[in-house]
Amino acid sequence: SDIQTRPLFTKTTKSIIWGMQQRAVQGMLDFDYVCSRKEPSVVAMIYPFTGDHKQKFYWGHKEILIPVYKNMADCMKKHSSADVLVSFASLRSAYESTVETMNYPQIRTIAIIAEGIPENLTRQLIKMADEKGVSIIGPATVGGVKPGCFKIGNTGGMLDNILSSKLYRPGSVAYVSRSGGMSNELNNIIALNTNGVYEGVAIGGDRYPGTTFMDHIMRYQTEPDVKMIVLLGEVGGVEEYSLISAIEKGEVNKPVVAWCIGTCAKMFTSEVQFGHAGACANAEAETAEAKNKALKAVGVNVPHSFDELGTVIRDVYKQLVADNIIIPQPEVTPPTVPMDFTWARELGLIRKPASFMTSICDERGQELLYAGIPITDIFKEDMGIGGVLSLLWFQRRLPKYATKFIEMCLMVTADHGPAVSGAHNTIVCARAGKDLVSCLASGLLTIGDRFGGALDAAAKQFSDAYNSQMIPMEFVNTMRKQGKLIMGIGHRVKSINNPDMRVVILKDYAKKNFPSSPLLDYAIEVEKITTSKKPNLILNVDGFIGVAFVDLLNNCGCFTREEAQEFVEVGALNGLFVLGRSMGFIGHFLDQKRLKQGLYRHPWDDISYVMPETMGLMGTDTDNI
Ligand code: Q5B
Repeated sequence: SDIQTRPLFTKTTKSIIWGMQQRAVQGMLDFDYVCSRKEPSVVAMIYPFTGDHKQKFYWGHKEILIPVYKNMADCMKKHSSADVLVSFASLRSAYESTVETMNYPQIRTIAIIAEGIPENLTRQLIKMADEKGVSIIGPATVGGVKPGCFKIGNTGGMLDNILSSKLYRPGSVAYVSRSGGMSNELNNIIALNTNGVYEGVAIGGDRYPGTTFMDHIMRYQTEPDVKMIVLLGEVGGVEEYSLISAIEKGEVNKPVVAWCIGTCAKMFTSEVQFGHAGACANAEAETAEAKNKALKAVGVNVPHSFDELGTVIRDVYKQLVADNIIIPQPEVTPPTVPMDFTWARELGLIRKPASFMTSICDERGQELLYAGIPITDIFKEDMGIGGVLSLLWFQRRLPKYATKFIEMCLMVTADHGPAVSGAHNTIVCARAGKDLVSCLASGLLTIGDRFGGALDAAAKQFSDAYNSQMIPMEFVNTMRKQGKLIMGIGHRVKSINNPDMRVVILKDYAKKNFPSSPLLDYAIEVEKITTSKKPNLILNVDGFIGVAFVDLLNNCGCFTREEAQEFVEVGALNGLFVLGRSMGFIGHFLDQKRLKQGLYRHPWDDISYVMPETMGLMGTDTDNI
C-alpha cells in the first residue's frame, strides 16, 4: 500500500494539531528547533470550543504565534500544504473528527492519540483510510518520531530525553513497536548501541491499529537510509508471522532485531490480559515465546530476554559498520533550546528573587494554612472569626477573651443606621443602579477621620499623651491650644445624656476580662473633662476601640511594645471598623435593592445655592451677605 512506499515525514512536513495541546505543540517545536528545521512543523491548531485566535509559542528564543481555528474547513483552506494531522481528540470525538479530516485529501497521515475508541469505529476508520490512501498511526499511542524531521506530539518525552537519545539527527536504525512507553525505551537503547534512530513508530496497543508493523517495516525496507530494523512485538496477535513470511519470501532482507514482550505470561496459570487491548494470547502461536522462537528460526536476531536487546542491537550494528554498510558520521552539536523556566527551577538550575513576600496565608499545600494553622484545626478548635482575624491580621493565636473582644468590636460596629455618612453613600450608590462591590466601596471610601476612621489616630494621640505622662487635663488643653480635635472624642447624636450602648457593652467587657486597661482608664479621665465642656464630647465608639485595643495588644502577652505600636502605626485598628461596617453597608445595599428604590436626587430646597456671581453682585451691599 501507499504507506509502505512513501516517507511519512520529511524535513519540511507541515502538520495541524487537533486539540488545545500547548505542551505537546511546544514539545514539537522544540524538537524541530534542535533538529535545525528551517520552519516549525506545526502550522495550525483546530479547537472547536473557542473562536479563531492565535496561541503564543517559542521557536528557540523567539516567540511565534500559531493560529487556532474553530472550523476544520477554514484551517485546511488556509494551510493547504499541511499533510499530517495529529489528533488529540478525546475518545468520544476522535472518530468524528478523523472522519471529517479524511474529507480533506491534503492530509495523508493522521496520528490518533486517544485510547479507548470502540473497536468497530476504529475498523471503520481503517477501512476509510485504506480507501483514501491515508496512513493512520494509532489509536492509543504517543505516535512516532523521525529524527531531524518530525515528532508526533509527546513522543520522545521532554527535551533532555530527546537530546540524550540523539533524536535531533537521523541514525540508521528504524523501529516499530506497539507501546509508546516502550518506544521511548527503544530510543534510548538504540542511541546507546548504534548511530541512532532513523525513524520509530508506536502503532498503539489496540487490537486494530490504524497501520500495522508490516506497513512500517516494508517502508523501512524500501528506505535506503534504513540499514537495520528493530521490532518490539508483544504477546497477542499474529502480525509477527507476516514479518516471518516476508523474510522467507525475501521481501524483507535488511537485518532485523526483534523481541516480543510478554514471555512472563507462561508463569501465570490462567490467561493473561496485559495493559494493551490487543495484548492477550488467544492461541499458542500468539504467545510471545512462540513468536520469538519463530522469528529466530527465520534468521531474525532475537535476544534471550529483553535485557539483552541492546547487546544484540549493538552486535548487528557493529557488523554493519564492519561491512561498510553503515558509515558513522561525525556528531554535530544541536542548537540550544532555552530551558523552560518552570522546568529549570524544578531541576534546581536557577533561582529568581520572588516579586512578592507573604507571611499570613499559604494555599499551596494539601490544606489551606492561616498563619501556619491548618483550616481544619481552626474549625476543630472553634477559633471563630476573632481567631481567624487574629491569625490573618496579627499572626498570633490570641487568647479567647481577646478573640471574643474582636468579635464584639465587629458586632457593635456592624451598622449604625442609614443616616451615617458611609451608609448614606452606599444607599445613594445603590439607588443609582450600581452593583454590590461598587456600593460597598462607595461606603467604605467614606470612612475617614471624622466618620469611623478615627481608631488608629485616637490610639496614637492617647498613647502619646499617656506615655509622655501628660495628665488628662494637660492633654485636653494642649490639643485645644494646637487647634486639634481629639480623635475618638465627640459624637453627633450620642452624649453623656444619651450614652452609646455599644461603648457601654465593650467597656463592661474590657473591664471584666482584660488583664489591665491603663490607656482606657486614661481616656475615661479625658472624657470626663471633655464632657464637662460639652455633653456630646464622649469617648465615642472609634475612640473606645482604639484605646482598648492598645491595652489589649500591650497586655495580652503576645506582642512586644514595639510590635503593638507598629500595628497602630500601620493603621490596623481602623480595619476593625472597616470590616465591621462592611456588614452594614452590604445590608443597606441589599435593602435598597429589595425595596426597589429608584434613583436618588437631593431636593433643591435642601441645598443652598451660593453662586460666586451672586456674591460678586451683592459685594456692594455687605448687609445682604
Ligand atoms: N469638638 C464626631 O462633631 C464629630 C471635638 C471637639 C475636641 C474633639 C467630632 C469629631 C473627632 C473624630 C472622631 C469618630 C465630627 C466619630 C463615628 C462612627 C459613628 C457615627 C455615627 C457610627 C462630631 C462642637 C464643639 C466645637 C468643637 C468641639 C468636637 N469634637 N473638641 N476634640 N474631638 N471628633 N470621629 O458634633 O468650642 O463649639 O467650637 O470630629 O472621633 O464616626 O453614628 O454618627 O457608628 O457610624 O459636629 O458612631 O466630634 O461637633 O464639630 O460641631 O464641634 O465641640 O471644636 O467646639 P460635631 P462640632 P466649639 S464616631
